[in-house]
Amino acid sequence: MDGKEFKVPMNGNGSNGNGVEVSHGLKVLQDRKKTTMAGLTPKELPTWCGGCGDFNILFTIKNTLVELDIDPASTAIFSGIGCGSKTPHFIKTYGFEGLHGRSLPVATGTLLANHHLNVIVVTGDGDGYGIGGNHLIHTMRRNFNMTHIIQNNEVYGLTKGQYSPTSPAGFRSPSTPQGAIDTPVNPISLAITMGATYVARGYAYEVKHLQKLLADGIRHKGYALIDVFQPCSTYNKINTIAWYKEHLYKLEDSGHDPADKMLALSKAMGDGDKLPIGLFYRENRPTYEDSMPQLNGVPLVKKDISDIDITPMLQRFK
Ligand SMILES: Cc1ncc(C[n+]2csc(CCOP(=O)(O)OP(=O)(O)O)c2C)c(N)n1
Ligand code: SF4
Ligand SMILES: [Mg+2]
Repeated sequence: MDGKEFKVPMNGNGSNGNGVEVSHGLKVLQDRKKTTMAGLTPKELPTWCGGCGDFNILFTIKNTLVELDIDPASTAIFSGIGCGSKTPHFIKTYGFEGLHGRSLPVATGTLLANHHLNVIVVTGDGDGYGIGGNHLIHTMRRNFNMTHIIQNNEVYGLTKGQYSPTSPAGFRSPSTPQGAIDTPVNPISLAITMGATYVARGYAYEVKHLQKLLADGIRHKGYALIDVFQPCSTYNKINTIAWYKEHLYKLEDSGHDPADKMLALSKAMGDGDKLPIGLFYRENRPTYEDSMPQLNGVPLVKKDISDIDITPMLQRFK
């Protein structure tokens, strides 16, 4: 397990309050079956287009949960609206498909109510970097203990192919018939400068590589962004599988040091027409929850509130 921590923290007596023992931050199996691919897979099947990268991302998320033996009953997956945001329907954990761009506030509220959950957020690039961009930067700087996977197909898939915040300049779409004229968001440099403590990028057709990034991101204590290049076979005819084959390289093959923030930033800016995938940056910093004494121990949702009387407070609003 590389000595890294799962997101589920320990309390004083070594139990996470869900009947699952934890030791040094690692979950230990107790009173439940091992997590399996079959156990995570519902009977509903995705209706994505053939060749859509979302299939591989879904498969890799499930494989990662199996690899880490993460308890589905202690896991909640949040999404917004988009093709890829249907992902929680296809994994048998707790799930919540929210409004477009609003998955992070819902995930944050749930995390604060029960900080012993594994919180995973899965959104599209439009959802995460566009309409949800404001939530994104504040989630990053606060360093909540969650894993955020962004299916970056550089287009709005669900609404039939409009350009997105990560579409390249010149991208022709129904909303940019003359070609996009604005500068795209650079998710990696944004995350590094906004205080994300684990910043990585994977590719939907490099599943082993992606699985390592997801596993390390889930084990990382703090906010982890994993941007995933995801071919949209229907609406993005530029960033195709053949295009990625020509343009991607792995950071680890170039001797990158993820502890070096300035180097990570320079890698994030790209290398001519080559784009790196891999772990750009990682640091250890206290999470938002670490700084809340109320969350030290039993999650809020399990606290005994039977002797709390809110009548006096309610009187003030009469
Ligand atoms: C507030 C709001 N604005 C716009 C929409 C319409 N809408 C739904 S999904 C979407 C874009 C989805 O793109 P992305 O997040 O990149 O996901 P993808 O479909 O590409 O996976 C838009 C604009 C909406 N549902 N709600
Ligand atoms: S429109 Fe694109 S993103 Fe949506 S399901 Fe089809 S290939 Fe996937
Ligand atoms: Mg998209």
